[in-house]
This record gives sequence, structure tokens and C-alpha cells, in this order.
Amino acid sequence: MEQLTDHYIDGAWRHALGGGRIAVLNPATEQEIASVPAGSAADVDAAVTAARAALRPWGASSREERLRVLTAVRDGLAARQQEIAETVVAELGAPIGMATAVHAGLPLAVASSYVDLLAEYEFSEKVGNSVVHAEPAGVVAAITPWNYPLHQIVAKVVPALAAGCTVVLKPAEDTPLVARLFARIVAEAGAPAGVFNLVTGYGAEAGAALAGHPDVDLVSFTGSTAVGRSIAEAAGRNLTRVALELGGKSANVVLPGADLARAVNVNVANVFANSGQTCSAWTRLLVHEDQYEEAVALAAKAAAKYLPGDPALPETRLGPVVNAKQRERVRGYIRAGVAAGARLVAGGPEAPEGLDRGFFVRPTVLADVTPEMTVAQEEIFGPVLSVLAYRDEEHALEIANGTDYGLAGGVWAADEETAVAFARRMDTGQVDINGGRFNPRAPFGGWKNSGIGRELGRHGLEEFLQTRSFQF
Ligand code: TXE
Repeated sequence: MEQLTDHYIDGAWRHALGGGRIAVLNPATEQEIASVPAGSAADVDAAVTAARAALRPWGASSREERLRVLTAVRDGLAARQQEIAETVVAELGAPIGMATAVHAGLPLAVASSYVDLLAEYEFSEKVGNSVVHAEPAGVVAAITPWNYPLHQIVAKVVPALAAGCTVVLKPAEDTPLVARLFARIVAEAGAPAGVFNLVTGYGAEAGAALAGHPDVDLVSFTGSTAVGRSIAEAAGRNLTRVALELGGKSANVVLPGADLARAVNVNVANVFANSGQTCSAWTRLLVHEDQYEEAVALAAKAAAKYLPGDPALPETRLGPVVNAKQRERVRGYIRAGVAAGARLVAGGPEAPEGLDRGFFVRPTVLADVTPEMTVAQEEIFGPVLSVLAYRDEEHALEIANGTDYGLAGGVWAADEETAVAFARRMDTGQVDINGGRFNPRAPFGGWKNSGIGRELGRHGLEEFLQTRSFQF
């Protein structure tokens, strides 16, 4: 087992200044696979100081210089796809197929999209007698979660560097190993010292020190709504900008006339992917009351195909959840749903058969869920699908919009026009029409309590810019 003792600060791996340690567990076996330092406020301060010192030269660097570094980052991600996938299997428990396609593949697609965008983006614009310049926002604190550990790092760090910002990354305590791998890729890409820094640590210590650091210009955070609020408060005291990607409770609405079987099967795949640990997952399936029992039966049948198992095996489709706390939390929600009157048609709160080790949860489908139930309001973040019935379109819309969240959603209809008309009335940042297809250049982010700001594409780059105008 590797005992790692350093953070990546100012272009070198430096011995941690704090004394605490974080044990990294394999969620499928509960075994410790490595340990990393739990960064202290002193480590964070050293990293912010390095990022501040590097800001002016990197912010003034040419497009060609930034392109050289980011192209090398992209190529490093491409060269290490297998290592990335294996690391995510080990520390997150994602099945190897999913880890390869998504946890390794998606960051590569996002990095590639930013290389392309940086090559063409206009940082200056003439407006009447003025020239408006887009300048770097400054020193960026990136605080990331464990559920898509490398994607969330790349979706912040790569556009921030493209914008000319410098970065201090504090990754989630559950998944620091893929973050360290990313730091090696950035170092090998020849980023100047201090442009990118990594401090591993706990949220309450390293995360809070970083979010409240007076020399940080922008905090870009992805995680829970509760922590997002506390980060916004801490940043507010310093008038630091924030970008927040928070939770979701997305509705997938199947309108009459849509292909019901396809909509249900895609929904089940969507909600069980990554063991349900996806902020945009369609955790609420909304079906017309006339088709309700048919949809419930289809969902239960599809769920039965997601047998939890060893994520290292290629045939496994459902791995464990990330840690013991999340396992108990998810099982608690399933119990609460049943106690409130939901009907269990697949799965349940017990350990899956034959899997008493590892943080496994049975893939669960709850029927007869009503909109006010906790399971229909709160983010569960596990393999749990709630199926709700609606009477007519207005009722469906009321249920879909009836949570504090507004991240994503889906609409299925016989034709695109009908689906788009409904989607335009949903209060969310993105909607998939008849299944949709992920686009790394389309903005991703939430309305309402799901967040502030956007990631990916041009909108994601512009989060890390601030304007200045010269008048002539
Ligand atoms: O998240 P946290 P947790 C939701 C999901 C999940 C729940 C709890 O519902 O069940 O949150 O997960 C850092 N100051 N999402 O506890 O705590 C922390 O170290 C600064 C949705 O793991 O929000 C980590 O790096 N930083 C979500 C990051 O915040 C702090 C993804 C996220 O951890 C901090 C993850 C503090 N005071 C969870 N406290 C999504 N939007 O995709 C913690 N952190």
C-alpha cells in the first residue's frame, strides 16, 4: 500500500506541512489501498501563494503558449486512459466498462473541446469606440467531488488554464489518487511552476481554508447544496466570485404517444449508471396514469439486469457506492420511502445477496411515489428510481418543477416539437429530448438550488474570465 506524503505545489511534489492522513479505501472490498496527506491551512496557503505568483506571467502568456500546454494535457489524458480507468475503479468502485468509457473518456473529450475552443476564441472585441478584453479571473480555487472525479477536475482546471487563470485544486477525500495522476499529467505537459497546484485534504479543513482564503479570486465548487451554501458564505466575506455546481432531482417525463419501453429502459440505465451517483440523473420517472403499471413493470424488469458485483470485472454493470456513509444514507432513503407508503418493486435496503463486504446497495425501484415524499424531493445519490404518476401535462409540469432543484431533466414525446414545448416550461438548466446525447460543448449547470454558473464549452470558459474595456 502506498503511503503518499506530498502535495503538488509550485511545480514540485512537496512534503505536507500538516500531520493528518486520509486512508483511501476500495469501495468494493473496504480495503485501504493508499493514504494521502490531509492538507492543512498551511499547505493551502503555500499553494495559493504559488498560484498568485504564477498568475501575472501565465495570464499574460500567448494563446500559443497556453495551447502548447493544454494540447500536452489532452495528449497526456489520451496516453493514460487505461491507468485513469483502473484508478477510478479502485477508489470509486465504478465498473471498468463505465470507468473506461466515461471516467477516462469524458475528461479527454472535454479537454479536446477546450483545445479546439482556445484555438478560435476571441478574447477581444470592438464595441463602438471601445475595445473589450476578456482577462483571466485570477487565482481559482477548484473544489471537486468524488462522483465523476476526473471529469469534474478537468471541467474546471482546463478552462481555467485556457482563460489564463492559475489554480489550486482540492479534490474529494474519497478520490485523491486520480487527482494526483492528473497533477502528473499537467506537470509532464510543461505547465510553468505554480500554474496548477494540488492539495489533498478534508473539506472542513483544507476545503474551508481554500474557499475562505482572501487571496483567491474565484471558487469553483461541485458538491452538495449544503456545502455550496457555506462556500458562498465564506467567499462572500471576501467578495470572491463563486461558481457552484450542486445537486439535482431531475424528472424524466414520458408524454403519451412516446416510446414508453425505450424511455423507461433508458431511464433505468441513466439512474443506475455510476451507482446513481450522478447529479443530473433522472431520479424521478413521470408517467401518465393510464400507462403507469406498464411503466412500473418495465422498470422493475430492467432493474433486475443490474446485478451488483466486482467493478473490476468487465461484465459488471453496477458497482458499490463510494463509502459507508453514502451506503447508509441511500439505504435510509429507501427505508423512508417504504415507510411513507412507496411500493418496493425492485431492490430494497438490505445488502445484496452474497455481498456483505463492500459498500453495495441493491438497485431499487420505488412505485406509488407521491411528489411530497422525501424520496421525491431530496437527492438520494444512489441506485434508486422513483416512479410517479401524473394526470395530465399540467400536473406533470407541476411535479417536474416541484422541487428546490433545477439541474436537468428529460422529455419523451411522439415528436420533437411536443417534447420541446414541454421542455421550455421546465425550470432546469438542461433537458434531454427523446433521450438526447451528451455534448461537451453545451453549457451544463443548474437553476434554482442546483447552482450558479455554467461549465463546459464557451460558457464554461467565460466563468473564468473577467472583462475590461478601453475607450477611445
Ligand atoms: O459532498 P460534499 P459529500 C451530494 C449528494 C451526496 C451529498 C454528500 O447528494 O449524497 O452531496 O456528499 C468538499 N468547505 N453531492 O459529503 O461534502 C469535500 O471535501 C469547503 C452532489 O461527499 O459537498 C469535497 O471535495 N469544501 C454532487 C467536496 O466539497 C468542503 C457531488 C464535495 O463534498 C467543505 C457530490 C467545506 N466546509 C455530492 N465540506 C454533485 N453536484 O454532483 C466539504 N467540502
